[in-house]
Amino acid sequence: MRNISDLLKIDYPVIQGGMAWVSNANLAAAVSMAGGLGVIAAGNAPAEWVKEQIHLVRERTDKPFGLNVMLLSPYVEEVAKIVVDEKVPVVITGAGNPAEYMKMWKDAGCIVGPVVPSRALAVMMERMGADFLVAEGGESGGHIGELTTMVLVPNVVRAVSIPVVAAGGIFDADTVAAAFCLGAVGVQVGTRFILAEECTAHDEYKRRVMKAKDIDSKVTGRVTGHPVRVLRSPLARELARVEYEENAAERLEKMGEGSLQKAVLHGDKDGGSFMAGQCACMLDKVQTAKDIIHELFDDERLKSVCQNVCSRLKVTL
Ligand code: TUI
Repeated sequence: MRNISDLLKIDYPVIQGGMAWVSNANLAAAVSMAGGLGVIAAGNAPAEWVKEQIHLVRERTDKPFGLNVMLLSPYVEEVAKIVVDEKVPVVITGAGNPAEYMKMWKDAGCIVGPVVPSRALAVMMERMGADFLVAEGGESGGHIGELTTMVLVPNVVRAVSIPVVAAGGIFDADTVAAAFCLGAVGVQVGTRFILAEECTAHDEYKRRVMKAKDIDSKVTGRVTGHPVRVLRSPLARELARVEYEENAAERLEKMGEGSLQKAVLHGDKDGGSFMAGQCACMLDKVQTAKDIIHELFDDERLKSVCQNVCSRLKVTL
């Protein structure tokens, strides 16, 4: 399986998660400059905003970067075209099947890495010409699939021969090592980058991520077919209450509209949806993107993790 750092032309095999409103040019440029793959999240934003963010990243760095195309966006058609017009180096897709755009992006010379929540979609994406896959387990924040990282990653790794990047629950050197044990050749890290100094998310959002306990992580909206992992909040409680009432799907969609933006841009405690992965409960400090990446790939830590595992398993290398 090909090395993901060579494929993406990055120094460390880490992709920054495409978190709607959080992953803007500021964060993406910082991560790319630190040697990872910085990613702009298109989310539900209009195409003009996306174009502007691409230009901002290019003003700050010549390093490669990615664009996360959220396939449920009302602007997805225009955003998909911007990928081509702007010759975005790496496209990552989320929240759906990108089949109809694959040829257009490949013809434009982009490296394409769909997020897959299942083996079936992984196999289909490989056949359609995907360059790599992001196998994202349900520990992740935001919109999630059914499977955990522990089951999804090895299942996808066994099914395809293109590189597989693991996502969901990865936040330090130990979890990076675990992802590699499962057969991944790289990691996607989202929640920990919310706590990057260069991340412009509201302080209240960062504070909530740092304060979160394990049981503060909830999944809402299962009945809509688009379950979303968020931190406990008044809105999350209200969404959970409505979930099994009449017309729940419609009502939930309406209640959730704009709530992520409210949380990220305004730190709205009551109306905001604070999306974050389960690992928020293990995060407690704000650091530069560079320091985060260095901790994830700390040589000494990785060596000691591997040595400990071998010694506990009574394996001599
Ligand atoms: O997309 C994400 N995470 C997101 S998107 C988002 S914005 C949003 N807000 C409310 C409702 C929905 C979205 C917030 N967080 N992660 C990648 C991801 N992709 N997770 C799950 C999937 C996925 C699901 C189904 C990918 C493909 C898929 O295919 C279904 C099919 O049609 O085969």
